[in-house]
Amino acid sequence: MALNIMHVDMDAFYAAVEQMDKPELKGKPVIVGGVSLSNRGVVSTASYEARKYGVHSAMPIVEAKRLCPDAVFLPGRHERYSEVSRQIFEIFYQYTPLVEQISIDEAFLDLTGCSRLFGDSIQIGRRIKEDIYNKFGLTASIGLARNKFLAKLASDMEKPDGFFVIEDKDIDRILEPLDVNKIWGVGKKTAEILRSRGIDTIGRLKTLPLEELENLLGKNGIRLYYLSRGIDNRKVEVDNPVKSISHEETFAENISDKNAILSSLLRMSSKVSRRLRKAGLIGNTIDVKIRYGDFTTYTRSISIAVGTNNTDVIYQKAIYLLEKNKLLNQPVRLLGVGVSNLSPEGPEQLSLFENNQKTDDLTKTIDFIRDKFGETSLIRARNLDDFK
Ligand code: TTP
Ligand code: MG
Repeated sequence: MALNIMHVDMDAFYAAVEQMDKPELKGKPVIVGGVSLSNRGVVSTASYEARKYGVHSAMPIVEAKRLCPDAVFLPGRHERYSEVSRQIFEIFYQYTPLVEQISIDEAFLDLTGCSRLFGDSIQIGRRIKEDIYNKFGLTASIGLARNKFLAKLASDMEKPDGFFVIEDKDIDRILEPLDVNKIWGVGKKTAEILRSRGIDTIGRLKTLPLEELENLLGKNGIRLYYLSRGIDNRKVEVDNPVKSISHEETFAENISDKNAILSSLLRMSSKVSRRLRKAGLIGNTIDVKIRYGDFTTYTRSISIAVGTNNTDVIYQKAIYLLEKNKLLNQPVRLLGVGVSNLSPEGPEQLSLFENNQKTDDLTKTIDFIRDKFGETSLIRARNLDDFK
């Protein structure tokens, strides 16, 4: 029971994939960056050779060039990274179906029940690490412990190429000297509140009684009380095949013109809606994401009573979210729209509140024509400018 949860996180993932595909880059500082590496882009990730110079994710490319001018700068190849990620996840599934994907290069595995076939958790962890290395030459950092919080902490302990186990008997000894910001969910704000009371390490945090932490930080305080003692009851949640369908785009130049923004939004809503229909899904939550030139990013969502996969409903709700939250008053760098809270589409989606039958029929006809004559055979008037 004690070591059943494993956390895997690939090392310098995008950069490592680049080094795998271009062996001449091995051992060199490699920096993978945002928008076609123009100076306005940011670093997605840097190889460990480049990190020595202080380069890290989310740093402006200009700054990275200043710190490490000799690095090899590469634009991202997201499809390739997704492809490698899928193959890595296939390795996980050879050991257990209980895999929770956290990001493109990160997962939790619940190894309960694997031991009869594959040996104990430490043996399985070692084997998975070896499988990944033998197949790709990529290194993963692996953490093993009794729960998710500790396993994630463990995988970070010896990064890169780490393999770290937190046994029950060592939990207090390992946790207590760590900075409070090592606790999952402790951001800048919480850390500041704690520091202002002289609480800098997890050990110090443990001196606060539950009631005091709750008064100080509300529900989050209760969580911290337990996490600081290594207690975390979250289960490894096996993902539904699809949790959300979304589409986002970073623009080559920041867009200020509201019509142009709405035109993009409609085009993206149409793509999302079409992917939902192809998958036979509807969703009860519409999400938008917007990022400005200065990288501040906002996401907003709204729940709707009746699930939808209708372009116009998605588009209208997305506009509503942007306008209600006054998010259209600055030049936009990135825009995204998504639908989540998904369920299978019933025989008919009857709305009690809105009559979408007409637009649903229209959408079906548009899908039919596009399937037959191609994606650009029918274009919404608002999107005509995109095809000039
Ligand atoms: P991470 O696992 O956070 O980073 P990493 O794998 O590059 O390095 P390490 O785990 O060894 O510290 O993220 C995985 C990938 O996600 C990363 O290779 C690139 C991408 N990414 C971004 O595009 N922007 C970001 O700000 C971060 C943090 C990651
Ligand atoms: Mg990683």
